[in-house]
Amino acid sequence: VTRLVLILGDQLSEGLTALKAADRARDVVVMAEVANEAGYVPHHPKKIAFLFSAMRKFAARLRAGGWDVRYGRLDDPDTGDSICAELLRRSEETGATEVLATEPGEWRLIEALKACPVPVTMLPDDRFLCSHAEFEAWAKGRKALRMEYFYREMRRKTGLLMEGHQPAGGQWNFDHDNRKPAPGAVDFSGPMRFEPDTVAREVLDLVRDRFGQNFGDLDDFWFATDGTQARRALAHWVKGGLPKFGDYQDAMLSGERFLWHGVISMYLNAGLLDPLEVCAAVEQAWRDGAAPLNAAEGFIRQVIGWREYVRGIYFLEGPDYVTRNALGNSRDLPWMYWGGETRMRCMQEAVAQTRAEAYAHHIQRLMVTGNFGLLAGIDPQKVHEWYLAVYADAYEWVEAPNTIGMSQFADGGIIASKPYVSSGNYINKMSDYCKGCAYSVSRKTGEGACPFNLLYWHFMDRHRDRFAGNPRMAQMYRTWDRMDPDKRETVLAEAGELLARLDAGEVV
Ligand code: FAD
Ligand code: DLZ
Ligand code: SF4
Repeated sequence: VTRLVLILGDQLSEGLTALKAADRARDVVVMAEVANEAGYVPHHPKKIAFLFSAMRKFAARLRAGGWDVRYGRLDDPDTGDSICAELLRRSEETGATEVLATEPGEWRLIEALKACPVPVTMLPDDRFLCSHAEFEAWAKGRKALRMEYFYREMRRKTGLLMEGHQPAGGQWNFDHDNRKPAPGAVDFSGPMRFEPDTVAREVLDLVRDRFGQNFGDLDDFWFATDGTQARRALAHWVKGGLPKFGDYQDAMLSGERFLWHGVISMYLNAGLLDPLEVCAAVEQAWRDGAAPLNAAEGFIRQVIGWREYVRGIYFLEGPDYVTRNALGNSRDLPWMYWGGETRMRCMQEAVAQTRAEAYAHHIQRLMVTGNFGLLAGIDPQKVHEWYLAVYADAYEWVEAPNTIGMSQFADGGIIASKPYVSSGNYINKMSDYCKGCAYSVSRKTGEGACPFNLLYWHFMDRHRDRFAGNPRMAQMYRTWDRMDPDKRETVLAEAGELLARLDAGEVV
């Protein structure tokens, strides 16, 4: 009997477990652009255009390989509204009574598949290095789940950058070399750009029509939309971007959207690139002498360390993880996140490039938009929905632990051993934003004082009970306590006024 083989928008890998378990001669592949998935958050139009284009091209490739693929387009009125509705329709159409699927990367969808009237068998997603069972075994009995130790396990497991039992270069981690502020000019042309082909052009028309009102520009769409293109983009970056990736990983420069970053997370997460293939290419560049060890190690740590680790946490912690709010934050997301006016140059830059490209690099996400959200006490759920919507690489398994956990400390410190907060000083050190800002980064109080400076101390003060005992924050509390009491009072009063202006919807 025929079975349905479900392939979701981020499962565009030919080695997918559901495909491997299926029989090309009798089973039917189901793929669909459905309103529910395209609408659970207001996804950036470029994210939708990327996924739908890549889905359509993947379906064509499967057909060419002999699969019977039933593809539901969003503009076809017969297409179901949800993945389950589409499975029901296709089961009636084909007589199939069973579905093979690879486990989705969101609890929401896993639960929807479990509740679907057509029985769904969910197979593990083996496109990751670390299975759920392996992560649980690693986590069991540990007081703290620190990424660094997990990462070493993954190095041993994969043999990447290993020399026998020892890490290459005698050190596991070269992070201290990877914190240079950006130089004046960027000598890498940025990610490889692709002219939209016929498939992408048709999708762009659909997305403009249906999602043109969502936050985000659709013009100038340049993403790779199949595995071959994504592999070319990877090779282009390994040659031109990787050599300086490590040094300037944390740097930010006005008008420079990509610096030396890979800009491949959307390809990895949709399944167009395989993480081990990517890491092997990076390791090879180092072995060939084309990239330094701090660059190769820094990159490989992100992929086999952070990426696997956050996924492990998401599945270990369970469906309620995204609703956590350890600091009890409840402020609304300010309009500036959706492109509303702000006088803060760093926020303008991060949001403007997010709007243009559905991309911002890690430090912009963590130390600009994330930092501001945490300092201002914004509801982490709202912050989470924003990140899930606006980035082309965002799916809950990876976005939520980064936002709820790493960035907003809303999980109470499972991922981050201390909150990622900073005053304007850090942003000034790592970027050129402050030079062009209406605020003054050196002003702690008074007219033109940088909001990050005011809010930083307000944050420290209001969460004193929770953080004063944290040895990694003790120094900052000592600095605060040594400050003149009048000055402390002024800082808190001005920070309070700033928050009130934010609440009133005034431009900050
Ligand atoms: P590079 O800087 O070139 O890094 C290489 C690769 O490492 C990335 O492609 C990515 O696959 C992986 N990686 C790096 N850091 C992380 C990380 N912290 N977690 C998981 N993988 C990582 N990444 C996503 O893929 N999807 C998200 O939805 C997402 N949301 C984030 C939200 C917040 C608040 C923060 C602070 C970070 C988030 N990240 C997310 C992690 C990181 O910012 C992006 O992976 C990275 O910016 C992607 O750009 P790149 O490909 O140029 O990365
Ligand atoms: C993000 C997304 C969007 C925008 N649209 C679809 C879609 O129409 N069909 C589909 O199968 N998947 C889509 N996705 C991805 C899913 O919403 C979901 O985030 C992932 O499958 C979770 O791993
Ligand atoms: Fe951002 Fe403050 Fe610098 Fe302005 S002065 S760019 S608000 S850190």
